[in-house]
Amino acid sequence: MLAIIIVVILIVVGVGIYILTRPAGTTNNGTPVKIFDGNPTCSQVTPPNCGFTPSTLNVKMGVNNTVTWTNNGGQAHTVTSNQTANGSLPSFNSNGMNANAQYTFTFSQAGTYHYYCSYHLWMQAVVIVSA
Ligand SMILES: [Cu+2]
Repeated sequence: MLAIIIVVILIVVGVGIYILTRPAGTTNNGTPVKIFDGNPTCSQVTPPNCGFTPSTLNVKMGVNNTVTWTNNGGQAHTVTSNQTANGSLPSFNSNGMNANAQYTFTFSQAGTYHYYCSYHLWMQAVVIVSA
């Protein structure tokens, strides 16, 4: 009986230590957009072998208006708003994202947000934020 109690205590302590010491989660929980490329290439072929998936994302204010981009490619990319197209809508810019890096942005205003990769200008996509 004592052995069983000791084993149970060891299990509880072990699980507790695991929970307290495990690495913090690296996954952000925004609406996901994947960045892909032809690792190692990102060529302006037709269609481009690099870009954003989905290329058009529809989200709703107060529901899923936080978006997390994940670089699933092998090259560095950026998520950069196209203010020429977006006018006075809020701007955003991830700056360089290496492979597996994530960038999260919360849209605070409804609108159609065009964005691109500043390293590969043919990588273009849109987030449509509805009120
Ligand atoms: Cu890029």
